[in-house]
Amino acid sequence: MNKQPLRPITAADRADFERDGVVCLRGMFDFEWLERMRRAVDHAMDAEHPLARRREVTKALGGKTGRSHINTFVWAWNDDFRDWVLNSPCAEIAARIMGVDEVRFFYDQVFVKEPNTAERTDWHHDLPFWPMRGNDIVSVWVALTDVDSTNSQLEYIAGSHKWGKFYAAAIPDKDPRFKSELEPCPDFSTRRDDPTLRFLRWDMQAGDCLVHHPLTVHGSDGNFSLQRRRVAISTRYMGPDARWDPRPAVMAITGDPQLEPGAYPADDRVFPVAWRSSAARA
Ligand SMILES: O=C(O)CCC(=O)C(=O)O
Repeated sequence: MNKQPLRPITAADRADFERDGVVCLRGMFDFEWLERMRRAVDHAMDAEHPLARRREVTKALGGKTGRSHINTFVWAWNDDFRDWVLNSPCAEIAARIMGVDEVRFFYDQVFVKEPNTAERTDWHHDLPFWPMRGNDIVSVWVALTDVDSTNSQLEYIAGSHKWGKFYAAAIPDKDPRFKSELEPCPDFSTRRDDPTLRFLRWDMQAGDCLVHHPLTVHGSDGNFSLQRRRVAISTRYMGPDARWDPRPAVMAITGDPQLEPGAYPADDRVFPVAWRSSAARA
């Protein structure tokens, strides 16, 4: 299994990320990783574990059933995920895109949409949902299956990370604990003709990944394919300007970090260092 990305991350990749708040990187993970993590996702979907944090809905399309499955902080109880978040190329990809010398792991999240699933992921950006602030936080969303416009491609609004907006967290089950006074994120699907908006989406092969900024607006459709699953893992990493910000109505962190508000999240148990440039050179 490759520890480093299969191809270098270039200045052009970084420039795309800076401008758009998202970049698509092709062919970063070898077959062994993909096979291993597809098996690990299948295991995690059905595993009963006291630390499992799963959310599942079955929403029919065309009279058949479809399953949307989200599983969060899997690394806390599953060794394959622990290896993935700490030893796969994800951490180096995050560091190189942010242009930083060290990254800490934040959390992992599995997103599966089985064939024929109506459940969409509403337009949102991530930061309002997290007990963090800062610019140096990225998500590395790795496609474990091929993805195109029929099976729940992720879609972004280019440059939205620079709008200065902080929309209310979008919680799929509208959990009242996350209710806030913040402006709700608009439904950008109704504004496809708006010349000020540039929508970005990519046909992806398994092993390609998207890296996005925590304020880039994104969402995805249901899976309209009748045969093809959509399986992805989104792994989040933090660089030096990330700060612990335990506001009301934010996600709880498995492991309960012991940090002062405003501190760099240097809790090695909950947010371990996943990549350092000095170690990579050694
Ligand atoms: O895979 C999806 O549909 C949503 C992913 C997402 O929102 C994320 O990785 O931040």
